[in-house]
Amino acid sequence: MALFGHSCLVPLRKKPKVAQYSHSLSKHEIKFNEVVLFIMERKMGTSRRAFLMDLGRRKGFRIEDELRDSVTHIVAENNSCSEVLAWLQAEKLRDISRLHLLDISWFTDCMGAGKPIQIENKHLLALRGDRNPTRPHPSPADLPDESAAKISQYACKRRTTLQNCNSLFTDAFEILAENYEFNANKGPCLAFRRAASVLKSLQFTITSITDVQGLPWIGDEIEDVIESIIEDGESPKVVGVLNDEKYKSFKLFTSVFGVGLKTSEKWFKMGFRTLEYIKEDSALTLTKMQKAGFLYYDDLITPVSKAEAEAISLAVKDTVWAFLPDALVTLTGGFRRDKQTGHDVDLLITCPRPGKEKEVLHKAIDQWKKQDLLAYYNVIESTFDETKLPSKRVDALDHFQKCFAIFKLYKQRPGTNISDEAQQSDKMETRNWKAIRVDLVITPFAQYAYALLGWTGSRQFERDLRRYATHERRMMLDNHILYDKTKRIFLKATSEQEIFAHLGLKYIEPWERNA
Ligand code: DCT
Ligand code: MG
Repeated sequence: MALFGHSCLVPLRKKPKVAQYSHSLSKHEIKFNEVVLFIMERKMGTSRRAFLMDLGRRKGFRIEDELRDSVTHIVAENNSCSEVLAWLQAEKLRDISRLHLLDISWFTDCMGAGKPIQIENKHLLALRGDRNPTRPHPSPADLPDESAAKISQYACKRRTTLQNCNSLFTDAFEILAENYEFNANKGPCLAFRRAASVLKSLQFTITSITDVQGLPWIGDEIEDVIESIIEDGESPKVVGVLNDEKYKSFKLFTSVFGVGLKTSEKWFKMGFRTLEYIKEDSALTLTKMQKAGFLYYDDLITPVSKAEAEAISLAVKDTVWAFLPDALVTLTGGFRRDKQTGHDVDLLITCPRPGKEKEVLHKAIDQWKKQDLLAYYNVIESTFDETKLPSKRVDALDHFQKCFAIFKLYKQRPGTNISDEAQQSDKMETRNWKAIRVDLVITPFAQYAYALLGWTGSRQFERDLRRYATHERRMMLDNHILYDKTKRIFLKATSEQEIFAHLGLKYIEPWERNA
């Protein structure tokens, strides 16, 4: 323990500055009580320390602003074990022998795993400072299969689960993309969406700008945002957007079912800034959809849970199977990608007997009307025309018959059935149902695999599948079929696996399509 008295060490004791993120201590729930972290500022700097502390707290770690006896793990960067011990000696802790002295690589591995990980030899601090000039945290090159060169520019060649360890960055990108979209600036909007999608697929948390070097779609503007977040914990650009009047108004207006960019622009230009005034203005003509959007606003902005989606799915199956016992009813969209909540319920309906699917939607709607299960619905008839397939547009809507609806999901009491509940609800002052947005899509059986692939999403995954087909395979993909321009043939498929095979792609599971 001679190291403790090493005379050449300058006094390292420095009262940690109160980081600008210290407020975040109370903001995030602590998930791991057994580990209490302290991150050393020495050789790391205030802003990087603040960034890492904020990152850790967001992930549920308990991180102390100051060194106290409760601390169990000390994390240091570019400090040797002897330097840290010397510093600790001066800190007058009751017992330093039980402390884990760890390199920053342990912390960043924990961030990647989303939980405290087992300490390995490689995580221990080197005895002397000059022995450890290695990279302080994992970079793309340190991780198997994750070097920048291997990360494809196409989302359909990446596996993206819901475990996003870069949400601090991707949330910022999505705000900026949305703002560009509100201002009809398509190029930068897509650029930020593509960059967000790349970062979502990474299995490590970005802690330094060198980590993104060589990754696809990371341009200068995107690097600037990443750098600001690493250095200051936030991007002034994002803060600017969040406080921008147009952004705030558009965000509010588009949260109403039936309100898109055109209507938002109109209302903004008319001087509206809140929904209250819009609702009260009798001179404004609202569509039937928008009226429903206002009427059920509170319910519709409340996320739909997986259990609610399954309840709707069951109600739809009940009705559909009464007419077509062999029909397939599939829950798709975000729920098929394993999301636990969504903004709506997306259901595909098909029948193996050709043509039998055509009648089912109208019959089912009549039935739901009798049961008082619909608060709103709008049927779009099929515009499918084989001669116009496949569509050249990357974002093209499909031509299936569909129904955009708001279902009444009854809060059922034991011993009652849904139609009893519906009859009772009319007599009650407060509704005993929740309004849920439901999209029903009716597909011919021969196109079901393509429809399923198209409706599973994510949007970015779909865009890149189509872009990949066009640019890498000379094929055209839409929600109905795949066309090979070289061979001049339509490629049939009965499963998603077959479609991936036609495209020469490895199969990506639905829960790996959260690009
Ligand atoms: N889709 C698409 N292009 C569009 C609209 C939708 O490719 N212009 C696909 C992707 C997802 C799927 O349809 C369902 O759409 P949403 O319900 O909007 O997406 P989601 O992923 O289900 O999102 P949420 O969980 O919010 O419902
Ligand atoms: Mg959805």
